[in-house]
Amino acid sequence: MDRTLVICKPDAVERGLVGEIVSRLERKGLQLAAAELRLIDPDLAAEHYAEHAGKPFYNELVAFITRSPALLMVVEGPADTWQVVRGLMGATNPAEALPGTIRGDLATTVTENLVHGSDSPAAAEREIKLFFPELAPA
Ligand code: 3AN
Repeated sequence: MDRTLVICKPDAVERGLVGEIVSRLERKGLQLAAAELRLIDPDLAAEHYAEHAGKPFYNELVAFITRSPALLMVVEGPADTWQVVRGLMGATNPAEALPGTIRGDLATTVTENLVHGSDSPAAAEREIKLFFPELAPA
């Protein structure tokens, strides 16, 4: 099985949309391999978003992702799971995300855009290690 990391961000938990999001992943045919509701601390957020350090939206992004608990998940499917999840999520900017996608249907702002999904096989491996260091490689 092929695995990726998915986060239901604090806005998803606060708005009560975790069930909706997990349901969409499951209806597609993906399965949960691990899940934990956890407050992401600033150090972990900084590691996760290292590629965005120094960008104008960076401080807002870290403040947002650390403000209340997020649902961290390892999601698995037969192949290209990161890509399947990204398709379900829709574009980063909810204004561009197509109807039928999670962001297209449920989000309006680029910071509070409900979900994160790894954006490559290498990112999936790195992020699963970062958030679930206890999991052996799939
Ligand atoms: P995605 O979440 O679709 O993988 P990334 O990795 O490019 O998108 O960005 C990570 C997060 O950073 C986004 N989910 C969004 O919350 C925030 N972000 C990205 N670009 C911008 C931007 N131009 N303005 C504000 N926030 C942004």
